[in-house]
Amino acid sequence: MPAELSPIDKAKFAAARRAVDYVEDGMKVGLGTGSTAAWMVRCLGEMVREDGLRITGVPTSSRTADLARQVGIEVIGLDEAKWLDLTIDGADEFDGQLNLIKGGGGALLQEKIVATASDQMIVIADAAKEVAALGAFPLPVEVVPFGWQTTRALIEEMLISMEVLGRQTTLRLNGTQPFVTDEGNYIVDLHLNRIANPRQLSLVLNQIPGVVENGLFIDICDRVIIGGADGKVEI
Ligand code: ABF
Repeated sequence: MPAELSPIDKAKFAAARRAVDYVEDGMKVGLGTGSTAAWMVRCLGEMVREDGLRITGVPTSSRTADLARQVGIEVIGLDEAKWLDLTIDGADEFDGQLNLIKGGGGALLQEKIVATASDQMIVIADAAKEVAALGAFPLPVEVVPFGWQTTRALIEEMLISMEVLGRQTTLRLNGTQPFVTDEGNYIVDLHLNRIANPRQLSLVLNQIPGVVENGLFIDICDRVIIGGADGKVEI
């Protein structure tokens, strides 16, 4: 473990370090985004450089692509890879059914496409990400810029009709400008407090014209590796 890490980084590193044990020679691996996933990319890079591990990585964001190349991982696109053996990624929240909220880093669309195209998805997280019910973390919804205010109004109407408790929505900003995803879209964050039925909400959100994808990952994650600040992990 690198020296001088904060307790939270120790936990993230521990989860990442354990997750790379699932990576085998010759695998095509989806590389997640975020600070926990970045530890995993660095660990894999070390295995490539020092142990001769041969893998190809499919990154879920331009940030991860840059990091993967820097640490020596061969990077290919999903269309070239077609299907992946394993994706390892972080999350913003996970529940007991392994449902997730993702997208706090703004990369939910590529993350969902890549994870869905994988035989297995492993989530790496610190214990603070575990919740009884999803929703305290704002749910990111990626929307096309054209007519985004109309799309947002439709989302708000839907939340009212579904009697969802928290209904505040905010456009994600980068300084004073809208945050723009790798696909050129905007993100509307939904402040819901508690999501009673994540599966239903995910389906309904994706029916709204202008919505590209939402940050609920249902039936996608196979395993969560929870890292502790003492370096121990729980799976
Ligand atoms: C990605 O990074 C996202 O889906 C999630 O929003 C975020 C988690 O970041 P971190 O690992 O920095 O907490 O996995």
